Amino acid sequence: MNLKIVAILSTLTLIAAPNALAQHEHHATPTPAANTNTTALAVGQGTVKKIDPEKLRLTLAHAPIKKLGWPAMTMPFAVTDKALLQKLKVNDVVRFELKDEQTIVAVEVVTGK
Ligand SMILES: [Cu+2]
Repeated sequence: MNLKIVAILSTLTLIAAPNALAQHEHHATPTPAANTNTTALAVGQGTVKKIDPEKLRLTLAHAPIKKLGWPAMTMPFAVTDKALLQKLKVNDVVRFELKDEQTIVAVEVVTGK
């Protein structure tokens, strides 16, 4: 590898670094939020992996979310309302709306099994 290419790769790494940090950050343990502000941060699609109505927690295997620079991954989200979980089953494919990087404010089933 010549030096010019190394220099370009180093620059790219620096540009990508803030994104990498953000991705790490959004794996922090979500806490259910009382705030019901519905201004959407982003929408995503994913498969339901685990539903926990007691903790207001929904674990999804979500597709990449370009707007947030997220790769595809399985992670838990907080939900603002228990009612959002009532219509869901494990393996349902859902579209969801995020209020922040950890909190789902809306979910709709795309396909159920
Ligand atoms: Cu994620």
